[in-house]
Amino acid sequence: MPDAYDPTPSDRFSFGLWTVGNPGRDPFGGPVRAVQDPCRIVQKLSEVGAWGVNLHDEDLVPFGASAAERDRIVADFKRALDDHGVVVPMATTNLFSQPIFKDGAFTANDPAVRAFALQKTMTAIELGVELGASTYVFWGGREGTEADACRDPQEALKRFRHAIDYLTEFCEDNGYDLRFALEAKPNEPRGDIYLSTTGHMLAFIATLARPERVGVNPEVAHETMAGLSMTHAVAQAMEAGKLFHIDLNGQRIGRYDQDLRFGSEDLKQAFLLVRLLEGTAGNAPYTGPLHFDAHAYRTEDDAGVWDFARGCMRTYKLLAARAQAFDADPEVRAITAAVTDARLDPLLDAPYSREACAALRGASIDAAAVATRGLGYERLDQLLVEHLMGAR
Ligand code: GLT
Ligand code: MN
Ligand code: MN
Repeated sequence: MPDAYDPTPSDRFSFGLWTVGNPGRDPFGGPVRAVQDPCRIVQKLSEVGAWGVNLHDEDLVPFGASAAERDRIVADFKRALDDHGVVVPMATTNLFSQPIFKDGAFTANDPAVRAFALQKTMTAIELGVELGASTYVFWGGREGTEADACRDPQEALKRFRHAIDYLTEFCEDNGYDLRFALEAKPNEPRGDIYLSTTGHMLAFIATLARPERVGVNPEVAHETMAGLSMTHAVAQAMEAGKLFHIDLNGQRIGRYDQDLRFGSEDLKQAFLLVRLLEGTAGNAPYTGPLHFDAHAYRTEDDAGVWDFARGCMRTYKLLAARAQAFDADPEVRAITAAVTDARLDPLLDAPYSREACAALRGASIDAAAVATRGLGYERLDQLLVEHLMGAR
């Protein structure tokens, strides 16, 4: 029975061809599901209420395809997009599967690899532009090391910067209206990957030639693998105006990159993330694509894949409704808006000046009284749990 949590295209939900198309291969075993035709994926995504489909170059056009083959595949795919009303919000390059990328792509020691990575990316950018993408993701999955003595990590950063600067210039020169989104991951498939968290990426972006064109694509699994708060990473990106895209999924701390159905692990973090993205606490909401970079359990058949896709989207909408109710709850509002010392607000709001500083330093503060005041966070967090569990 359809209900208010069934997704529609206005929800801006998207999936990669590699996500719902994942045949269930892992490092210990081969595929358990048939490889799906990209056009069939587009049709199924529209049936389950998704809005967009994302892709790597090779998800659509096999590596080494002839120009004629490529044109036929792309034409068929565009027809499927039109027929089913699905858009391509984001495109990216596969810079990790081909053996040539065994030592990385943009950061590899061999100049032939770095040049090949740029060639491949420029061709893939043209494909993304042709399909109407407005965001281009860079996930440097192989940009890292095991034998760390192989290069100066500073040199790796210089090479990565050179590649991004080169490619933003390529877009400028060709009039491509694409924004780049850098995706961090701490490890896997490399022992250590450069620029391992969203925070590292944000600092790196400030050093680029065209920083305004470049933002981030944080992924739940990747920040969680690093033992960090995805919500805090996303908040920093939003506050910097750099949340260009997001990869939603589920992950438990201390594990391999699980890429599980959104909200299937750590529901509380998922709630806090959706609350932030939706802006129910009063912050400006995120209005970009909501991409699920996840895949169905290896136990699933084709029907299970679409249960998985529906599950990601429904959980997001359920959490958005719970967040709305939580932030509208008078008891929650009373705790989060607890009145502090009104005398001090103007002193804290005033920018530094000799006079303002003297006034601030002269204010009397009863440190013992402030320290003993209870903040009500136990009650606040219990209210969160009760909203999450449908008890309020
Ligand atoms: C790969 C990776 C993802 C990235 C994709 C973009 S590919 O599946 O695990 O996190 O977002 O290249
Ligand atoms: Mn991802
Ligand atoms: Mn992942």
